[in-house]
Amino acid sequence: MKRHVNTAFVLMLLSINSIAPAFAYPAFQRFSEKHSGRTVNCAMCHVNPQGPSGTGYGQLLSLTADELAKVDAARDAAKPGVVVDSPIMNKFGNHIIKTLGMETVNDAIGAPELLAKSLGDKSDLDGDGISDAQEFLDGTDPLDKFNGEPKRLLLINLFRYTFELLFVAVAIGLIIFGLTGFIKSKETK
Ligand SMILES: [Ca+2]
Repeated sequence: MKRHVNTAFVLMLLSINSIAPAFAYPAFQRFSEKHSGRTVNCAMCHVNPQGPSGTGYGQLLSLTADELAKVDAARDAAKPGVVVDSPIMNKFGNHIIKTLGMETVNDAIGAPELLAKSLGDKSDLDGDGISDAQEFLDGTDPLDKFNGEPKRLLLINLFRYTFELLFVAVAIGLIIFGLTGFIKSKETK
């Protein structure tokens, strides 16, 4: 399969679909940045941090015809529940489309806070204890378990590792107790 397709071919594919091409959703990026106060790039949902337009990895002009067909299939997934594998979207981006469907995604463009509300709090793709929707609101990476709002991560990990922390605290207490007794026994000799 020819890896690169020329611009005319891409434009032809786009023109075939009567729906206006909508591959990038900067409204969500802007909302996440404004809500969180953090810098958020396109990599939250896209493969390429610069977004889907261009000739780089995960960008439209680098895709094969088969990959472009997957992009179109994802864009046409109007209702929730359709498993999509758009090569310009990362795992979170494809998860959003599968969970909400493109109708809801498009509806949320004018009210981006609805994206988080619609996603709910059940999915946590990176397993760090912070839901994908909350990470969208916090402007953190929902696919990186080491990237999250610091206070949330601290509280979650304190709760998650309570037993281990107690064990360490008891062990340290016993060591201090033992050392104190040892020093006292030396002093009384
Ligand atoms: Ca998470």
